[in-house]
Amino acid sequence: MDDVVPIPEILATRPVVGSPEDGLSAIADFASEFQCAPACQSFSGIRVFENFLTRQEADSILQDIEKAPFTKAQSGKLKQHYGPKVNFNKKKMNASRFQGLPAYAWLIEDRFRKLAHAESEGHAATDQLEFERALKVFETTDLFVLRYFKNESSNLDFHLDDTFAYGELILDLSLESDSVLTFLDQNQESPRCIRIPLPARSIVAIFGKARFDWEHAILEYDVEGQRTSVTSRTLHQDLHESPDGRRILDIARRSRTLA
Ligand SMILES: O=C(O)CCC(=O)C(=O)O
Repeated sequence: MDDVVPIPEILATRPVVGSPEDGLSAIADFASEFQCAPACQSFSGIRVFENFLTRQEADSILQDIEKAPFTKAQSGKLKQHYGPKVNFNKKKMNASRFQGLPAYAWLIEDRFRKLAHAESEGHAATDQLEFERALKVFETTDLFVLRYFKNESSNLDFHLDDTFAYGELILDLSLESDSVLTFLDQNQESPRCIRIPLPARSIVAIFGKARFDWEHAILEYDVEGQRTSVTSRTLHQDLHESPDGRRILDIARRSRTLA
């Protein structure tokens, strides 16, 4: 993660979109049925697929997740990580402890690719080409499981995902409970926000402008009960031919053949 961005005043409490308090449309809702935020046409780079998994599939992934140990993460969360360790400041990766990805990583990737291809038939979104380009080079090499608890006030600070280690497309699966992924652009005179609904068992793909120009966060008031997210990332293309990169791809691919 790059530098943490403070929460702006307009998001201090859960916003009611469309109300006068939302600061003259500074906050817009994402409409998953149109894959855009109608009130903010300049925002792009998001695909949301609701009901991405059946209840049974989600339960089965959760059971697999339970079999591995969690460690404490920042802001009241727990985490599991599969992938090379990345030193974001030194731009260095260390794959010495990477033993491959869990089988459900491939279920997520393969299902996503299938759905995205089916959905792309006749898709007129302006960011469609960008999406297809990013998806073409996506291959899971890194997986983060985060667990949030309402009673721990768990949250995830505004951030941009690292652009040295990871490629463009990021997939983020929501399990157990509904949430909202909030995007923030502070490069304008006044901040603008987009609220992406993430129902349980949905997946969101982040690419293009949403990936590179807008920070995103899970705000404390958007966590209900217990929520687990599974974030899949891909090694940056520029690293594929480096010795570390080859090793990481090799370990990830080998774990796919064993899944
Ligand atoms: O927990 C989530 O759904 C968001 C995860 C995320 O944004 C990240 O790991 O960068």
